[in-house]
Order: sequence, then structure tokens, then C-alpha cells
Amino acid sequence: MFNLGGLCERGGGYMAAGDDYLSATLVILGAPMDFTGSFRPGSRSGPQAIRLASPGLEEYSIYSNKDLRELSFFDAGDLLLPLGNVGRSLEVIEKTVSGILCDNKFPLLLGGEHLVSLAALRAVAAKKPGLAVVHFDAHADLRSGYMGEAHSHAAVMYHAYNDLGIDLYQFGIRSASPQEVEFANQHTHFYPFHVLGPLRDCLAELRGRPLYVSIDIDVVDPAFAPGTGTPEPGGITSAELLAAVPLLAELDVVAFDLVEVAPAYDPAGITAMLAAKVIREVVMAFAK
Ligand SMILES: [Mn+2]
Repeated sequence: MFNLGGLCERGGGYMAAGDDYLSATLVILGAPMDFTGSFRPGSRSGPQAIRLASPGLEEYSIYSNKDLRELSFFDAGDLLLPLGNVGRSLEVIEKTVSGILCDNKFPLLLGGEHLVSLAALRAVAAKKPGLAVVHFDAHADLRSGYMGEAHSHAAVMYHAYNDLGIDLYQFGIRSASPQEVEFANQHTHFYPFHVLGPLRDCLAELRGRPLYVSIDIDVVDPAFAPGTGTPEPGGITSAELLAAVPLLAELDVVAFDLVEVAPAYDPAGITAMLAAKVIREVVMAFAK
């Protein structure tokens, strides 16, 4: 068994999370890193805000007809990351996600900035040949780097494709450079602006292969999710994002993340509340 002891700081966990790592089928893990955000910082506080919002929800879901209290999942808390050291922080995240996977548990990562996904993807891609990513985001994240830095939250999906050879399915994108659009048209399954319709159309080809799902909360319109570092008007509704989860539940998803919640810009707490609700549905879809 992987030893999480000393790697994480555990506060109040996500509601109804169990105390036992050994018996858990799904592990929530916070990655409180916001070192490369290109606009407004603050996503390092996202995981804790999501946990704190969770008791405002029911443990039972009328969407899935499941109850968190009947599922075996564990909240490992937030990783202790070396502040400001991007490379070492990514190593800590990769090693921990890898350990969780080795124990045959489902990693559910809470960001943090989107770059944390690259670390998790390194761990998952090493264990799951043929991995594809289902990526929900306002931004294409297909830059090779940002201001000369390859390690940037704006470059995460480029490196997933280029360095790790992962097949990319991108939904809801509504912000990109001309070069990113060209790259997407050549190399990724690129579905701008919309989520539910194209996701439904892709289900047949996604079925039966290992998938990593990455949700950048800014895929949702800032009217519903203002608490994020790079808000982009013109997005989907919170209801549409919630409706995507049961579609994903039919697929062979092996790991999941939700990133870029930044509580400092979330005065009414609605972004954290939406994230907490999406996480509840994700736990219900993939924990046993
Ligand atoms: Mn984004």
C-alpha cells in the first residue's frame, strides 16, 4: 500500500468521506498549487473551499439516486508542496497519484491550477496505455509554453499530447491563439463552445478505452462560476456541466480532476458550491 503519511495535510474532509484509505475505492487529493497562473492567482485555496462548501449539499443525490454514505471513499487532504518550486511540486503530485493508482484506487484530484493535471497525467499515462483525455475548459491550453516557460497552466494539454502521446478530446473551448486553433484542428478532437452535444456524439468512440477527465471550472460561464483565475464569458451553464457527469459514468474513466477554483473571486461561494456538487456526482459515478 502507498503511504500517504507525511505527504498531506488533512483538515476537514469532503462531506461523508470515510477515515480508511485501505478500504476506499476512490481517493480525493488536493493539489494546492497556483504558481504559473497567467492572470489572477489564488487557486491554491480551491480544494479547501470545495470541501467547506460540501456540507451545504445533501449526501443523497436525486440525479444519480445514490448516497455518499453508502460509498467507500477517502479524502487524503492537501498535498504539502514546496511553494514556488514547480518541478518538485509536479513530482510530488505525480508520485502520489501513481501510488493511489497502484493501490487500485480511483484518484480524484482537486486543483489548484491546471498544470497539476500534467503531473497526474504523467502518472496515469505510465500505467494506462492508450489513454485519452476528456478536457472541459474555456481555454485550449495548447501553447507550448507561456513567456518561455514550458511549465504553465496555459500549456498543460499541449504537453499531454506532445510529451505523453495522449489523445485529446476538448469540449467547450472558447479562447485560444490562432496557433492553438491550428494545432487543435490538426491534432486534437476539438469541439469549441459546446459540451453536451459533442460529448454525446463522441461516446461511442470513447467507450472501452482508458480515460482521464479534466474539468477546468472556467468551462462554465462566469455568471455561474466567477471564482476562477481566468474567467471567460460565453460559457456553459452549471446545469450543463452537471448533466455531463452521468454520460462520463458510462465510460472507462480511470482518473479525474477538477481545477482552477479560486475562492478569492467567489464572493457568494457559488463556484466552490458548484465544484462541490460536481465532485459529489463524480464520487457517485466512480466510487463503489
Ligand atoms: Mn481554463
